[in-house]
Amino acid sequence: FVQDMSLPAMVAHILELQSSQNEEPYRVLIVDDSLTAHAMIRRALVEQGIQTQAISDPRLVIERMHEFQPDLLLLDMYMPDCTGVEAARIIRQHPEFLSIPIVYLSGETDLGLQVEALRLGGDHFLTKPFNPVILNAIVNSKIERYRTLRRSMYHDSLTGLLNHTTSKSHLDLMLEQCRTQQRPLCVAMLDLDHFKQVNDSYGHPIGDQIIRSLAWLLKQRVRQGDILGRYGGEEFILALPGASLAAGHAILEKIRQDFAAIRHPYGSGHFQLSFSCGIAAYPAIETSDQLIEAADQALYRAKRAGRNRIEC
Ligand code: GH3
Ligand code: MG
Ligand code: MG
Ligand code: MG
Repeated sequence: FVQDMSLPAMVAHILELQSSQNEEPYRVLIVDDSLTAHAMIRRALVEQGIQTQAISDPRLVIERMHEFQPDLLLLDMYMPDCTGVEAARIIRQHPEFLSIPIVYLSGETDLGLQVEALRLGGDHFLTKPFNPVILNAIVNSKIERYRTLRRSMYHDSLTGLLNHTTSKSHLDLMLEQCRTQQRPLCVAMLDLDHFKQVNDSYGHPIGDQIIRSLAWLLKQRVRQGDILGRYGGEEFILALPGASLAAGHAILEKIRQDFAAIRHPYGSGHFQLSFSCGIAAYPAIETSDQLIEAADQALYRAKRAGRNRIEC
């Protein structure tokens, strides 16, 4: 679905995913033709630390959603040019907004019309004048669940890194961005060495801990805007925009040395472990599939050459 987004929206989306570890303030978009309503709703939400933006023209809703990346919409029913129900239907036609919570906040008290509005894409119906405590309770609980859902859709549960599918789709987007900006992009594939032996010798739970510790180390070393994903069981992908092959090599080489030096405690002693890495870079390599393929082949060469090394 990320494919359907505009470039700035995709970048905002990526930044949001990357930073979802440190919880950002909740964002609510208010769509209402009444400026008085804007002010009242904002006052109620801002007190709870929620960020808000408000628009009066529902025809601008998609554009504003791409810019602001809200976690929830508060939608008025009756506005000139376009009703809230029409706006909700348009929003639901965009795959990236299929599950965003839409809460109607309207003076409409007719139950039949409320039910119809919910049937056509809304999640909840509140009537004006609203109770600020109830509004906050609904907004907070819906956003909390929505963010949890998104995190589990895009992230790997063991490590919290991007999952395989999300890593790949983000790499596609990032490459297009680098192409436009004429910046290099270095892609690295990492694979733990002789990992089967770790499981066999120390047990699967210790194996899991090792995977998490490498994920943690990688997380410390990436910059905002880099892609870091768990590509497979004990395999990771890194994409470093702005990094040439040489720059990427230097970054990965430091990480390789630091990881290989870690003493993993076990019983009264410890064991050490390494990973192998293959890297490839744009513009020498043109497409994201080819970048992954080339990095994979370089990784294979690193394994063949004796492991605990990086090949280009
Ligand atoms: P090589 O150096 O050639 O990569 O050897 P290897 O043993 O790491 O490679 P292989 O692909 O044969 O085995 C990978 C092992 O990783 C197999 C599987 O049991 C283990 N593994 C994959 N995912 C997980 C996981 O989530 N947790 C644990 N504990 N082990 C995993
Ligand atoms: Mg109105
Ligand atoms: Mg493997
Ligand atoms: Mg391995």
